[in-house]
Amino acid sequence: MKLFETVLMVACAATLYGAPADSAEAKRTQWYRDAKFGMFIHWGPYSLASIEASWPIMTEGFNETEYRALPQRFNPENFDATALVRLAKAAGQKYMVITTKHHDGFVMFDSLFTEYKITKTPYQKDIVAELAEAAKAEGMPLGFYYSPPDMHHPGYRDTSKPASANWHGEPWRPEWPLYLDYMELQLTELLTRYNDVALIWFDGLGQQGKYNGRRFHDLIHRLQPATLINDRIGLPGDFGTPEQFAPKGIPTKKPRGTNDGGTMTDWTKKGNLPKPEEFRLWETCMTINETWAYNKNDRKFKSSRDLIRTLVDVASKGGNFLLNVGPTPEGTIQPEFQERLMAIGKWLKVNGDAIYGTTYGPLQELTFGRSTQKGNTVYIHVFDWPKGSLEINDFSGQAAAASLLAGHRPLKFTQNGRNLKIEVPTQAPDPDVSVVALKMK
Ligand code: FHN
Repeated sequence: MKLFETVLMVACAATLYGAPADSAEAKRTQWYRDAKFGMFIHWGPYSLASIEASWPIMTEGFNETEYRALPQRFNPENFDATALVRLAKAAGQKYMVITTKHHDGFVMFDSLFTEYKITKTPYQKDIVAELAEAAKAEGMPLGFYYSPPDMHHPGYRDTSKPASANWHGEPWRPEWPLYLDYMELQLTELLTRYNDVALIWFDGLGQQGKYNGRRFHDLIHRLQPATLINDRIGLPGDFGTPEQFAPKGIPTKKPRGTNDGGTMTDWTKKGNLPKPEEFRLWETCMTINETWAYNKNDRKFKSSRDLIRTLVDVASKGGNFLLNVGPTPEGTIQPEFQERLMAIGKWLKVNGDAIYGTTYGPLQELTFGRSTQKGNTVYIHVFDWPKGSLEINDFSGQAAAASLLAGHRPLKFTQNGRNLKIEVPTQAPDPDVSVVALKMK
């Protein structure tokens, strides 16, 4: 191929898939790519009623007057911010994201621009400030969830109507610009008062173009250039956010000009992996039961095994896993959540090398498990432990050494072309996921 054609082809590839992962982008997102596992926190006065955040007044017919009265009873006296950060650490979570304002418009920080806020409840203290202080002291990156939809602000919608009538917002009203100004004022408070903000997690729901996302991306980059932004205010941002599921393939950047509302596509081409510059950074957020907020009636808890395997599945495609807790009205984390978080933390204490700092693995078609990669080590995460030997039939590259990650016990193996056979002990080292580390030549 002539030099000119090669140059043209490379240039086209870059155009097609967006800018290559240049050093600035790579530097900004490195901590996030390495972190892999975070804690999402959905908390507000709605926890008093064991109902979902905001939606009960938006679509479920919950009495809005009753909902708006909840803050008068909100007093989480047992809230211990340091204990919450340490619980996340014990779970192996490397960053946290808290709802500073959900769609209902109630703010969990002492904003100057509304009275519908945590410091006007019996609790009186600024919960975001308490968590920011504890996170800083514990070296835990803290991000802020902020909802562009706001059922309480008269600029967002005609609040003389029930929220169920106009919860999408009314950008055609002359008051709309006042609401965007309100957003700017509150985001400025969040980005100038509470230390380093690891990321802003917008949650724009539908028709996100109405928020003029570019205005808020520029604001965030001006106030804290290192703060990452997700993809839910009408722009791709730094990472995509599949919710309650893991993508089938490895997410890649949408070709330029694709405008179907999505910010990534699945790489399901058999036999080869996306190039780093094609990869789209992403994060699955998920509940432990089925409600984002605290709900004493929601007993549908995922098992620790399912949660560990979801973490592995997500990491095997290069993603982060943001696992949610909904604190109780008293400010504590219910025992069923703590039990699962501690089980994940225990697994990560032994197998964390196969998750943290890894990227998508070279073996995407395994039937018995998943793979991740870090440098020249491929980690094979085995869900279904075999009798005798682990056989991989489509292994490219040359294995130099194999070992159990738990205890670093060397394993015998033979490789014949692309067929790899690893002798494994009868007993799996871990009942949920056992990891074999393969050093590559
Ligand atoms: O409506 C919200 C929902 O309450 C929750 O906050 C999730 C978490 O990502 N986001 C929206 C639903 O997509």
